[in-house]
Parts: sequence; structure tokens; C-alpha cells
Amino acid sequence: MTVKTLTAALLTTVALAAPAFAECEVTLRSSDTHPDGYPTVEGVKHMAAQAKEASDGRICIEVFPSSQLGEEKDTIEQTQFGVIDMVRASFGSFNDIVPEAQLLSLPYLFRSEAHLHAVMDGPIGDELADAFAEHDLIALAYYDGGSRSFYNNQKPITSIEDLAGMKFRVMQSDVFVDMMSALGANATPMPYGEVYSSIQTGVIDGAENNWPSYDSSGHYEVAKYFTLDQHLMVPELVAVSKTKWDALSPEDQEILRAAAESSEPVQRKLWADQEKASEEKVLAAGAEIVRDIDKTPFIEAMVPVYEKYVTTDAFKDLVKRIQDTQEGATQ
Ligand code: GTR
Repeated sequence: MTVKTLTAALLTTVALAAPAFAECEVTLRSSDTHPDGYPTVEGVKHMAAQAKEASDGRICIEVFPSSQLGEEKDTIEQTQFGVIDMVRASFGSFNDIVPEAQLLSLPYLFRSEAHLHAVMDGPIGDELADAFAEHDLIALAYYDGGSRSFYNNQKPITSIEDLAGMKFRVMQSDVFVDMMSALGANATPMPYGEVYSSIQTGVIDGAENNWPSYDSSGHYEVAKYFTLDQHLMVPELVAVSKTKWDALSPEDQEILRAAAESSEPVQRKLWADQEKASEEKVLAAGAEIVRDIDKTPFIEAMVPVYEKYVTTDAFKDLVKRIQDTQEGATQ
């Protein structure tokens, strides 16, 4: 066989093996702070597969995990400006941009995951999407982020008094700083990627997060005392840059919406499984968990935080409607 016929034969094989997909006509680069395999990353990958199939290969979403495109807050701003096309991030990281997001970051607002689902899947979820759109972010999917609890490398926290004077990293938003002051502790806002070394070098005593993040970030290796106080339950968002969105045809927008929607139950299932797996993993690795903590003093301490942030009539109404939403309301 000559080189020419060999090449021709190879090309035919490649052509036969290739899926019946066209080339990517629309490519969306999507950022996530978490590593490959994490439920949020896998949720967006599911969305990518759905969008690709529904568009016969024309729409491609490339997921960049592990903060490859930057730390969360920076990637959100870049998505607003259309430098990045998509971002998956915690509502907490949008607080300085979308005032309504801040309300969803209020401690002990959600009673349970079922309560959070009922709120996010109902009309309030749509209102929040409108609020994001005003800031050039098209909200496509709401994902689970579980509940966040404190962990540190000093001592087991068994009561609110134990927090006094301790230093905890929080997400970069004032509401979390005020939450820590109300609990008698000190807050150090910083990007997620700096937490591990900051605990290690003693800049902070600990941080707060859910089981999967405590696990995948490796924070359990440097802060083994975990107290299940569940002070925050913050939803996660998948958003597309408005600049990118407006350049898409209505058909492609619909494909992306449907793909995003189909990824929500997938992510929720992956999330529930990962919470269990991470809890088991950190326990086996020596994390010490305080489970039976009285949350009442924590909840009572949050009154001034609510007073500071739930200011306008519209905000009061939104918070009340969230609190009044019944578990299972949208199911
Ligand atoms: C995680 C969340 C991330 C990021 C991180 C943090 O639970 O999924 O998007 O916000 O917390 O604490 O910065």
C-alpha cells in the first residue's frame, strides 16, 4: 500500500468511526471552581451532552474545572462581560452583583433541601432568574449545594460560645462577614483556592462548607474538627453570559434551556450520593464530627443580620414568601 492509499484508507476509517455530528458551530466555555467528577461539574457535562445531541453536534459546551479560568468571583465578572461564556458558581459569590442573591445567602433561611427545592423550582426561581438577567447573566439551572457547616484545626465546636474570637474564612461577601460577627467570631473573606494553605499556615483557624467541598478541597486534612451546625444552605447557579445568549438563535436558546433543565435532577442525584460518600471518606480519614449541636442560639444570633439585609418592602416580601413556601410545593 502506498502512503497515498494508506492515508485515504485511514481517512475513510476515521470518517466511518466519527459520530454523525456536525462541527461545533457554537462553543461555550464554562467555568467551575470544583474538580472533574464533582457533582456541579458533572451536571454541566450532562447539560453539554444533551445540548450536543439535540443540536446534532452544533452546540458544544467545554467545561473547565478546578478554577482553570480563574477564581469564582472573577469568573462571574468575566461572564458578565462576555469574556467567559458560562459559569457555575454558588449564589453566595453573586452577592455583590445581584442584591436578591444576597437574600438567598441569609443563614438558616432554608429549613431543608426539600424547602430549597420547592422555592427554586417555583415562581421565586423565575423571579430570581429575572434579577440575574438585569445584571447580564442568564440563569439556566439551579443546582444543589447542600448545607454549610464550620470546621477548624483548633478544637471541636460544641456551642456558639466556642466560636468566640476564632478566625474563619468566608466567601467574599459582606453578609457572611456580618454572619460571623453576629456569632462572635472573625471573618476573613478570601477565594476558595487560598483556604487550604491559609489554614495550614495559621492565617485562619478554619472555614465553612458542605461535605463534598470539605472533602474535594482537602480541607479535612488540615482542619479535622467539623461541627454540623448547617448555618447556610445556598443554592448553586449555572449562568450564561447575556452577550453570548443574545447572539444565539431562539432555537439554540431553547436547546440550551432544555439541556440545562434536564441536568438539574441529574445533579441533585449526584449531589445526594456525593454527600454520603464524602462524609464517609472524611470520617475514615480521621475527621471528628460534632453532630448534636443546639442550633437555637445560632438561629437567634442571626436577627441583626436579617435586620441589616432585609431592608426594602420587596426584600421583606421575598424573604417572607420563601419562608412561607411549603416543602413539596412544586412537586
Ligand atoms: C462551594 C461552592 C463553590 C464555592 C465554594 C466556596 O460549596 O460549590 O461554588 O462557592 O463553596 O466556599 O468558595
